[in-house]
Amino acid sequence: MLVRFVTGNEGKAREAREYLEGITAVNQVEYDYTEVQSDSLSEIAARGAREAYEELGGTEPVVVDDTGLFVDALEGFPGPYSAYVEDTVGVERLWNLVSEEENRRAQFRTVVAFADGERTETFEGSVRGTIVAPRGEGGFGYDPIFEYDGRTFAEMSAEEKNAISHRGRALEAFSAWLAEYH
Ligand code: ITT
Ligand code: NA
Repeated sequence: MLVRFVTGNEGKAREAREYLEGITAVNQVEYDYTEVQSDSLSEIAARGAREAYEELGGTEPVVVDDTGLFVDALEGFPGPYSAYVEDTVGVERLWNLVSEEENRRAQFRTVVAFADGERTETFEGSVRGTIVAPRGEGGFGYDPIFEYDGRTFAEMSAEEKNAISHRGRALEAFSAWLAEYH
């Protein structure tokens, strides 16, 4: 089987390929689907997958991944605005903001959406951790400031991160469903 993973983010595509190896081939496709203004990652992902499937043409199913980092002390900010905040404020300054807080707990959430023209399915995964000063060279995005069990995600291999991460859990649910579907 082959799915088209619609993303401009190499890090996401690398992790999906690594996780889904032996289950399905993953082709990274760049298509700028409309990210609807919404607080719901599922809505953003489901609509994006449907739109990408229709606009790209072709028959292979399409998968999109919408992810956010939700900081407890900031009422869930940046959440659905995580990409915008990374591009503008940046990871280091988000850390500066959170370092002022006593409670530095946060959650990563991913929704993976699948669309094949007939149906759209969504799969969620999340992980809780702590925001810390940047450490590590691996991963991407907010990984250097997200600590889980003593290590930041940037201090883990893709395989180690996938075993516990928001994306890994969403991909786990997706691959279980895919095994039935196929
Ligand atoms: P696409 O929409 O093209 O897939 P994107 O990077 O814009 O790529 P999102 O809209 O889902 O993706 O934005 C999520 C933000 O969170 C963005 O800044 C990512 O770099 C970051 N991010 C996503 N997954 C992450 C992960 O596993 N670890 C750290 N940061 C992550
Ligand atoms: Na995006």
